[in-house]
Amino acid sequence: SSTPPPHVALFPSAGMGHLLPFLRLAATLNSHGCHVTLITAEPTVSISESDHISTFLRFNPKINHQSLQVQPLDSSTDISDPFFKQFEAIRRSLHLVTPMLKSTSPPVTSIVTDITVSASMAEAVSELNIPSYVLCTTSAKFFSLVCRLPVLISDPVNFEAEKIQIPGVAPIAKSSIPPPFLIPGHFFVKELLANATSFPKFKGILINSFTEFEPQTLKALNDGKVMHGLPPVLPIGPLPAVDYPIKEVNEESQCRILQWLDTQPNRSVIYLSFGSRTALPVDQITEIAKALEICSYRFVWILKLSKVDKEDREDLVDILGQTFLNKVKNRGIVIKEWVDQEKILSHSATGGFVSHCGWNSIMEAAEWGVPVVAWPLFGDQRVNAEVVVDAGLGVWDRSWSGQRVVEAEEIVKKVAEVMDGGEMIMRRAELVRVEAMRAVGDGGSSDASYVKAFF
Ligand code: BUP
Repeated sequence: SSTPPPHVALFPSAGMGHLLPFLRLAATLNSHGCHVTLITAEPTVSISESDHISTFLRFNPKINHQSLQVQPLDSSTDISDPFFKQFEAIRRSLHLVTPMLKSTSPPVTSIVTDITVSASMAEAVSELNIPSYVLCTTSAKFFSLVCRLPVLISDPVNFEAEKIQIPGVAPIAKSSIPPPFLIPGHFFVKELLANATSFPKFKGILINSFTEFEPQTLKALNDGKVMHGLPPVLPIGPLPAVDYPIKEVNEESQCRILQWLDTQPNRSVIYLSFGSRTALPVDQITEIAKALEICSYRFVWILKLSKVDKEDREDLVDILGQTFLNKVKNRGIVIKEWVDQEKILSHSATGGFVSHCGWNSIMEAAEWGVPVVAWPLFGDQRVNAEVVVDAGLGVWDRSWSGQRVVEAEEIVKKVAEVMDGGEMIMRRAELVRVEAMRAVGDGGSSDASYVKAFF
């Protein structure tokens, strides 16, 4: 008799950067014949998240949904970041997961949890006695830093050197380490430490990366060099986009961008986006506008003005000025709304990507072979930028940071390296694309990880 298909429960925590890879994994597992239960924490932090969840479920009716009601933290908490607040609120509600999963039919055979709550989840579901996995939504290199954190923090001398050494992993510049890592007792670091310490309790770590993109780091992780007792790290990236009409996408704007791209020459457009969580300061926005004005490149610029959701009412003209908008109107598009980024990156007119190096964006650039001008700002982004450069997917001026305003001339110069960089930069990005395609193709390195984990 044939064995029944696996039933995988998935639990993303908070933020689009975490939710999207989980939705992609859910759809992929479903297409591999698995039953899937998606558990989402509600209320979500942003409208983007609730919109994506409801539309995704509507277009994937075979995926089962359970909501985990979280109790928002009271105002006495000293955590200010809305996403960190949610992680904490989720942790306090995770005891509800086991009773929820006990009542699902067919019985759940494994669970995949977000890295931000892995320690509490390991504890919460231990009595179910089913294999559990962590889905890592950052680079293998940043993941190795997290794994190493308990060792690094135990001796502060480790953080004094200009380069942080992790066995088997290319050194990480001290300037790439998120500043909170250097502050003893920081809330975020305490959580990360607890989560890192929990990794050995899992059957494996699924990671949205691929062997050919981070060969050395993935090998070091799997050779046991980075963390004692670490389970297999299974690359499953780049996770494929899920195609569904996102309510939040302004159809008119999206059509305008795609139709415009259709009329532009191959690889002639630079796409600029800083992700869903970063609003740049106004003086930096002004310099970017100046750069786009003086350079001759065609462009699509996603301009985000607030941290959670795009509820900002400010008009583009108030920020950029009518003169700028008039000057560039035939050469570029500036947009505030959520766009379907993969449709832009996969378009043949797109030739470069100025990116904050959120890991999903990097995997999407790899998947479509679009060379990157790295402009990381915080969190894992600088370490991710190191990976981009090492993998040959792009360029990075390390002096760019959130700490200073990068001037228009510098921006033009770096963008030109990608847009006028000639064959070399295009060929390397194309090679990355081919390797990514092979990894997820039948029998490829990422495809094989699914079999190892779930079948
Ligand atoms: Br903005 C924007 N459309 O308009 P990252 C983002 N995205 O499809 P982040 C859109 O959101 P964290 C938009 O393709 C990517 O899949 C984009 O994730 C998509 O950065 C995702 O790149 C953004 O990882 O999250 O949002 O800063 O910091 O959690 O990595």
